[in-house]
Amino acid sequence: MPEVRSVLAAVPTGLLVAGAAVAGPGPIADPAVGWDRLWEEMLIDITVIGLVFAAVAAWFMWRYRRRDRAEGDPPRLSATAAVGWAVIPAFVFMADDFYLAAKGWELWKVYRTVPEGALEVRLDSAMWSWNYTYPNGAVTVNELRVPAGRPVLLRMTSRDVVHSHFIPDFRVKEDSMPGRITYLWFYPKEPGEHVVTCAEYCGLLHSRMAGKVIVMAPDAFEAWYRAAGQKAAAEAASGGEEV
Ligand SMILES: [Cu+2]
Repeated sequence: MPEVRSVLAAVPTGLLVAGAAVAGPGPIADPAVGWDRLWEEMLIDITVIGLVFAAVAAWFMWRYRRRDRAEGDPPRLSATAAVGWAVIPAFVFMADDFYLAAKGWELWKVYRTVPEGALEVRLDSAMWSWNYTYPNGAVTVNELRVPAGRPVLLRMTSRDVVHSHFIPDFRVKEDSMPGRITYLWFYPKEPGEHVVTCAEYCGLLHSRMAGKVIVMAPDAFEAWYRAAGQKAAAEAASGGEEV
C-alpha cells in the first residue's frame, strides 16, 4: 500500500512519529476497504448465480413449452439424476455462501484487531452526546479530531443507556454500554470530515445524537492536540484551586 508509506513518511517529528513507527513499515489492513470488497464480491456473485439460474430456467421453459395443445411427454429422470438436479445447483449456491462466510470471518479478525501505534481515545456516551477524552486530558464533545495516516482506537463506555457509535464512512459501528468497556478502531487516511451517528435507539433526542470525525493533517492535529491538552491542564489546575 504505497499511499500508507508516503503518509507515514510525511509525518513530522514528535509524538506522531513515535506512534506511526510502532505501527511498523508494513501496510495496515483497513477494514473499511475490506467491507467494500466483500460487498462488491457478494453483489457480483449473486448477480452471476442469478443470471445462470435465470438462463437455465428460461431454457427449460423454452425447451419444454407446450406445443400443438399436446399434453407433452417429459423425459423420465432416474432417481440419481433427480437427486443430482436438486443437490448440485444447491451445492453451487451454498459453496459460494460458505466462501463469502469464510471471507467474512477473515475480515472480522481485521475489524477486531487493533494495529499497534493507534491513537487511543476514550469515549463516554451519554444522553445525548459523544464525549471524547484524549491521552493528554484534552476533551471534546461531538467532535473527534484525529490525524490522517494513523489508526484510531476508541475505548467506549456509557454514562446511562446503550448507545452505538456509528461512523458510516469508516464502516465501523459498536455499542457503548454502561458498566462495560467496548472498543472499535478505524483508519483515517485523508484529511476531511465524516458523520458520526447513534445507531441504537436511546431516547427522545436519539436522532439528534450526531457528531463528526474531523481528520486533520498530522502537523495541524499535533498543534491542536498540544493546545487542547494545555487548556485542559490549565482548567484542571484552576478547578483544583477552587476546591
Ligand atoms: Cu444514543
